[in-house]
Amino acid sequence: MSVKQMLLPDIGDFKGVDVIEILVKEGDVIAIDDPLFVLESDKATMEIPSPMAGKVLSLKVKVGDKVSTGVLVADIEVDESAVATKPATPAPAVAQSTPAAVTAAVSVAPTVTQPPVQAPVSAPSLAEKPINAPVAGAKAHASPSVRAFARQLGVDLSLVVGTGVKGRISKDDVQGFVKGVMSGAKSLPNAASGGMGIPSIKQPNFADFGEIVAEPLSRIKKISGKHLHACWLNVPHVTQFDECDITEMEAFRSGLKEQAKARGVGVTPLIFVIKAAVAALKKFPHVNASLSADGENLIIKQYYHIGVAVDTPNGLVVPVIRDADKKSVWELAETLKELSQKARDGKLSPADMSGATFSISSLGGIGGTQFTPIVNAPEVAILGVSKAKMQPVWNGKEFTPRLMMPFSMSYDHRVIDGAQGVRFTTYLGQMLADIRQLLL
Ligand code: CAO
Repeated sequence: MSVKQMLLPDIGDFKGVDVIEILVKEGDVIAIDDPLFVLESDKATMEIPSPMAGKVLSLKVKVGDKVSTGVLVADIEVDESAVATKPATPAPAVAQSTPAAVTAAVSVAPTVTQPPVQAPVSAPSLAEKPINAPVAGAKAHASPSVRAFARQLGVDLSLVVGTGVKGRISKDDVQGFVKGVMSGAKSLPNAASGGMGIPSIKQPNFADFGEIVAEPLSRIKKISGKHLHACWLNVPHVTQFDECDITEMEAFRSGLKEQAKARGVGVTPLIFVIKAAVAALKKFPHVNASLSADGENLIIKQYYHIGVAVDTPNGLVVPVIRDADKKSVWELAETLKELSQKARDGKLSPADMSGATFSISSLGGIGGTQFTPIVNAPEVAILGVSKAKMQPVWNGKEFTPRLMMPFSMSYDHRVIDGAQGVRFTTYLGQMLADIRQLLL
């Protein structure tokens, strides 16, 4: 046994290259060509394979150091009875038996996007080793071994979020990504398109532009995101915008405040919107419907279950108010209170969130003038409610201050024509402008 100093092999013209990853630790027993360090210049990432076999006694470099050819990188205990040092001219047998290792090594060629070049039979230095084959996501920050691993699995590295320093992608990140895709928890820009040939969106390495933090998506966000994406891709959306005068409704609602307080509920404009939506759905039954799976029939529902989008700390959920047509203002207010509380406590059951015939997304308590909600398929329409505000409205003689509430309806154009859509929203607006109509 003897101790040998391992010097950094020839890395070409590069000087003062950053050590960004150390792949071995003191005490490790290494073989020739085992990857030791990852260096990164402004042009390429290089994995440095070991030129000798033995035990790592001490490492002389650490992450963040800048190194050049010939610097001392480690002390290695070498067993001289075995062949422990790489011959100056590698035996062809070694190169053939470890093709992965050879192709994984990145040369000091200017970029990693150059086509692969044939490894010379006698390669005296790393500089002459073959260039990595270009891969999707070649600009992602990852070592050659991680790239080779990703290539084996067919993973496009531009889609993987790196959790290492400066967004560097590790083997674990690639594994986590594959797991996520296989379990359906992760949506790929192209895979989430359901194989519809939608081109994926290449991502730059965001860490190149500044500091980043990778925050895992909540379970709800992952599930609702997938569903929203499917709805967005499957439903040909049209959004109809409108506004209605809720001055009278607001006066009535204000008059209910004391009673509402005594009952421990809030009667917000949304309660009347639900009432008006049910009236409009009764008048336009094709909006309270779904397309059959084979696209041959329209299934018109004879019940009125209204989904209400609720904003929770973990993401968007849509609990369903069942038989909204049979509920009074107070019952609707109680049910909404109960469901939104359950939603925010994360206690909704699947039954609480299924069976809606039409959905409402109200952002009126927050702000905004108009928005385009996404149809919650297999429903065919969704109503979006925005914040009401006082506006001067011309009554034929003069401008009068009226409380105007903007709203929008996105609908599936395969089922609802534009004329039908605007008839629906016009009727809905009329109901809200004169809620006495809802009694008829
Ligand atoms: N115009 C003006 N004020 C409105 C309004 C509107 N359209 N809608 C609600 N408000 C007022 C309410 O009256 C209430 O004020 P008061 O207490 O003085 O009466 C205040 O805004 C807060 O209302 P709220 O938001 O708590 O209650 P809500 O019944 O309107 O909505 C709920 C309940 C659960 C739907 C809501 O809290 C929520 O989560 N909204 C977000 C939904 C969402 O994220 N949608 C986007 C989905 S992505 O398409």
